[in-house]
Amino acid sequence: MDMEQWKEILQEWMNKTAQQLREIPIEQYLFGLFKRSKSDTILVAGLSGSGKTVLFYQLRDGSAHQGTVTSMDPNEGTFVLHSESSEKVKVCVVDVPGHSRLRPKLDEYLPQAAGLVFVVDALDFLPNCRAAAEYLFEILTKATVVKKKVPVLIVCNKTDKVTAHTKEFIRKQLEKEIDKLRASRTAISAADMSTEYALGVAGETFAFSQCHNKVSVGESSGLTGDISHVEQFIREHVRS
Ligand SMILES: Nc1nc2c(ncn2[C@@H]2O[C@H](COP(=O)(O)OP(=O)(O)OP(=O)(O)O)[C@@H](O)[C@H]2O)c(=O)[nH]1
Ligand SMILES: [Mg+2]
Repeated sequence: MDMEQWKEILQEWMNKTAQQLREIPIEQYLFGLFKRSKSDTILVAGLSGSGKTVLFYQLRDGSAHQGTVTSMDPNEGTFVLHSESSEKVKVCVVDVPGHSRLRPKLDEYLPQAAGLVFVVDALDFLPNCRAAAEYLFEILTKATVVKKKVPVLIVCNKTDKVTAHTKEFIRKQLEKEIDKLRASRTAISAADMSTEYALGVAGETFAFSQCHNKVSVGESSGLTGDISHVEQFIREHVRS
């Protein structure tokens, strides 16, 4: 090969590289847009029967849609909150069914989560306290939740009934249960702990305030539409 041929090859290679470089920013730009629109997701999780689907309908339509049945698939919708009058910010809400077989669906949506609403049945709380704490423990130790500091709102639902437990009571009970779970999980194996993220401060009784992500407690009644704590949480964490 003579010098001219080498020059041609080199020129061709340089042209190709320049073209590739020009293409990258466009892809990155598109990817950025895609990602941005996706991080507006609010996940709604909690045990079966806690009232997630009713809450979903209240957020979207301002109505409870009487007669929900146990969900077999996540309910997903992108909409402006029904109660919204001024700002028209769209939010993607995903209601993940509480059935244990469907819970892994949560992991599919977590990378896009701007926040997570954990619904607790405040009426039938005591018999479900342990199970709710286990599910919450699982969520609070997920790598994505810990690393991305996903804010969590524990919402004590069904407060329309006078026999519903208060949010202070529920918070304390959940903290107590999680404290027990934490102790038993640590005892099982230190190796297992490497896959999940340790919760709270070693040597101290567990409190939600020890979490690196913000964990707050609110109350609601999906049935009557008294859902201002949930709406406030969504407005706070989903911005256009
Ligand atoms: N009193 C009262 N009942 C409620 C409230 N919210 C939901 N319920 C009732 O609780 C039951 C379960 O509500 P759902 O919204 O279907 O529960 P879910 O959390 O979606 O349950 P899964 O889909 O199985 O995970 C229904 O009978 C609702 O009518 C509430 O705020 N107050
Ligand atoms: Mg449901």
